[in-house]
Amino acid sequence: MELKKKQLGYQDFEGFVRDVDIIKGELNMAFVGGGQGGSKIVSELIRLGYYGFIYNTCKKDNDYVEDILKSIDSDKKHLKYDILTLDGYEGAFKDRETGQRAIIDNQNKIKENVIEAKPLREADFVWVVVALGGGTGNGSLNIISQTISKLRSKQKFNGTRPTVGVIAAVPEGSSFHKIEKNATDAINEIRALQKKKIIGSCILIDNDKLMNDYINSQENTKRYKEWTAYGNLVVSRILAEINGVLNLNSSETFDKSEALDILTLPVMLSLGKMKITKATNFNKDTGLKGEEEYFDNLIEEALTKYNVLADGYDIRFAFNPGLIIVKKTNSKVLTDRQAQIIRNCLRKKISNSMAEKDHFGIHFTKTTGTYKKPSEEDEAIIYVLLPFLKLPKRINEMVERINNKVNYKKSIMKDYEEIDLGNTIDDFNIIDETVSSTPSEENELEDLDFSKLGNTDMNEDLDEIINPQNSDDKESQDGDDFPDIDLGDLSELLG
Ligand SMILES: Nc1nc2c(ncn2[C@@H]2O[C@H](COP(=O)(O)OP(=O)(O)OP(=O)(O)O)[C@@H](O)[C@H]2O)c(=O)[nH]1
Ligand SMILES: [Mg+2]
Repeated sequence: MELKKKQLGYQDFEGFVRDVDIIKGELNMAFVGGGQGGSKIVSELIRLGYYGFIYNTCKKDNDYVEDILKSIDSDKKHLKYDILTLDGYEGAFKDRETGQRAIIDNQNKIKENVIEAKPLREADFVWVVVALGGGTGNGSLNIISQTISKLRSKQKFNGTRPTVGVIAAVPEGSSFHKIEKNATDAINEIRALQKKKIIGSCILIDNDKLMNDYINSQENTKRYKEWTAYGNLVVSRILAEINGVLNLNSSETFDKSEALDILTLPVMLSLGKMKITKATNFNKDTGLKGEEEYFDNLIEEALTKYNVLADGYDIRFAFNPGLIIVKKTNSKVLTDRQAQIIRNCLRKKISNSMAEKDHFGIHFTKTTGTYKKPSEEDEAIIYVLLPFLKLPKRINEMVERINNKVNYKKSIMKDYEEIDLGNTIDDFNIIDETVSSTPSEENELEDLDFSKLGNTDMNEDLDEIINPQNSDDKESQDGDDFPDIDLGDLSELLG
């Protein structure tokens, strides 16, 4: 595909990123974007040359996205995408049940279009992208994830792990209860989907973080009209840059299969990026004992402070990390020996976590260099893919607060069962067993009955997640654990 330079020019990529690396990213990723937030994020990825499948209940939102894509490529010669409007609805007014009904009512149309969309089958990995605060994206997440997972049941990684993940934007902290309840329901669903091996990793976008990063930077507020425009570029940029990094020459290679070994884990995946912009004269500049201590601090920062999409992950709950260093062959800020020190520091740093192995790469910039500005000639960049078994702090607090509220209401309701309070207590949607991890004979979706994929009976697995105190597992009772995934599950998956 020939994407012209100007089409990538609006993205503020690092200097080492060449068009060809972005366009022919090592990992062939495809994206399914639902609702307004999901489709806006996916449209940025379409602009970078990835395939995107967009669906919405709101035709106006779809027209808006389509107009933008057509203004870049009027006859769809270069960009690859499909846009589907669900019939019978004009938006889902932030009501996830309505979003889910729209998906069920349109199941034939969705199945037909999904089956037609070859890139969803052929990609190495497919991301389902939604914002969790609304009705359409949120309400459809469960069924669409199951559908894509079933479609790709023959493309499992290592024969067992689904090559489907979720990218989910968590609403701002100032949101109303209903919006936070939407998000919490969806996060509970994501955990259940992971537990049932229907999806792999989930990348959480903390809208609070993106909004603050936008507001606190004059450059950003000058350059972008809205925080979402800025935020969606940040999301697409980090994914494309990491994929582009995989293409570079290397002395130690972080390859495609290592990336998939991380993306297919049933975890919350944090993406980090840290720049090192000047050479350090140890002892003199640092006031520290020496190199080792300096890099130990540096790696601590890379893992905890330089998350691109969400802050507040707890390193004790980290799992198999991936770290890629991008630098010039003869970089002054980071020699090959120092890169190895970094690797050792990384291993030490997470030695008390549950991690079982690490993936590490030293990749070299070719034509343009790592840096954008010549004054930063010796810059090196560290990219981190860090899986976590626990939600980041702010989001975890939101989920616990809302789950507790729901449980409290439920306990009250037990005493007043005869009184019908209508919709006061929302049940959680259940993942049906219809989608199993065994590949189906045909990659057809006909036997998939959407109306059975999201019924509202409480089932045990999900109850366990929502009420960890009911579980037999002592560890999950202290509330300090990731209740749905224990190491047993993980070893099984990895085995
Ligand atoms: N990161 C990001 N978040 C967004 C964007 N647009 C909306 N949101 C977030 O998404 C939530 C609303 O979800 P939408 O995606 O607009 O809702 P929808 O899926 O279209 O659902 P309905 O409009 O109810 O049918 C809000 O809480 C916002 O935080 C976006 O472009 N980027
Ligand atoms: Mg909408």
